[in-house]
Amino acid sequence: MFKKILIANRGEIALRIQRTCREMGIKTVAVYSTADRDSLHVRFADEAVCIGPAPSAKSYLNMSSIIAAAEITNADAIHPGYGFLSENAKFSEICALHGIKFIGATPDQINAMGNKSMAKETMKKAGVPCVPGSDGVLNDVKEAKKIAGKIGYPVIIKASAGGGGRGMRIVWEESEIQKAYDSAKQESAAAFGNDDLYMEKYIEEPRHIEFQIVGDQYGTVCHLSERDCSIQRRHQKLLEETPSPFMTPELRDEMGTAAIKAAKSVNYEGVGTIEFLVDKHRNFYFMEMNTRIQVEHPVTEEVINYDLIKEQILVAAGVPISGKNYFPERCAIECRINAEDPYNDFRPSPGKILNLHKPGGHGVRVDTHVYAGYTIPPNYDSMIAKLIVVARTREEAIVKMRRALDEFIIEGIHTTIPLHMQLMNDKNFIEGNFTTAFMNTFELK
Ligand code: MV4
Repeated sequence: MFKKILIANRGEIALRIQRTCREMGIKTVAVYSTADRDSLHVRFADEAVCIGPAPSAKSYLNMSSIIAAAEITNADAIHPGYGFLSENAKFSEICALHGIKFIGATPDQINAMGNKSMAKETMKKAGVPCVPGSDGVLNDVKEAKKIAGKIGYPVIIKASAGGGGRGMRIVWEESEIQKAYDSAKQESAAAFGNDDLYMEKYIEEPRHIEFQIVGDQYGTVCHLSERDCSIQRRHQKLLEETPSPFMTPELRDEMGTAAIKAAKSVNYEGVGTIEFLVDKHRNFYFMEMNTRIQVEHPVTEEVINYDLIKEQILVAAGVPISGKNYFPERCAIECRINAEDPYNDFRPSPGKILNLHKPGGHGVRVDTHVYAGYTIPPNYDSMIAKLIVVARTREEAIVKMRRALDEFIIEGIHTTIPLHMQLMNDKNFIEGNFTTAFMNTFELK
């Protein structure tokens, strides 16, 4: 087992990883930027190394500083958390070259899934359901028109190097295709330095349902059921829950089997997520694979009683998994609390937290790095806390979430708490009647 893990991240996830390391008897090394000197992840770690100034490009994305920090502290593994270097193939490779275990995917697995059209071709070959569309990348707009004519409008043009919605264009009729093709090409060239595009039939108002999977070093893969992440705004998830209110036992079996097939096709090792689009007829299609621990992993942990960070560490150390799939026996909901003003177009609201009261009690979990007197720096992601509740039924979970949101007091900055409170009282949300289009028509009162 590892003796010391360097955690190449900040905020709540750095604390979350430290907690598991402590329980496993593993020493921790924190890295921090000058903007994070007063952070809890620095104070609670066994050792801490400053890796650069506030901008992430010079600190949390600075591979040579992080490797140097691992070498001087003698860390035998690096946990990248989510975001930053968590899906960086080069960093995974550099860690290996330095004899440091990267607690995440191999460079090959990251590359195979990072290119979306390549990933899709791999999944098609493996027999995972995919949205009808182009075979690989589009050569020119003439080919795009031909394929669109065959599969029928609306279609969606996507960037191979994309993800998270960038370089995507929906095309409703042939007259729009040239413009969409040209602008998607330009946008992806500028954003990713790669202008490869591919095409799919556009699935209108789908649900976004993802499966948690775990694979070990010996080829065993299991799934830990699904999370419904349909409640999002501009590709930023706001709330996640498990089980999905749209799920049926039959669909879970089918999707879980497909998720395992997807992971096995790339010899996946570690924890990962297979994202699917699900249409109103419950047809499901592979969308993307994430080769990292995700923000929303706690809802899965709460319903199946499983520490996913511990599992990540065990698998990275070569411990085999049982191979048994897990099914939710309770209902969990996570609300992402962001330092943003939901009444002003979600404008970031960094600054000092003057007063803080965190909710607690039965079935309530708060994953956060903030405290009264803490100043939220303007340099990073605006998520400051995750409020997670677990209960026997979805109705009870919603009631508990309302109660917990009501107890949560954060003074000095704006947060998304009022938005979540309104969601918990929304008739369609309560009835489980929502898709990825839900937030388009949501009006904050
Ligand atoms: C789609 C789609 C409909 N049809 N693909 C958005 C992010 C990127 N990873 C893929 N996305 C979508 N792909 C087809 N063929 C709709 C979306 C989409 C979406 C997906 C999941 C969650 C939220 C979304 C919001 C808008 C569009």
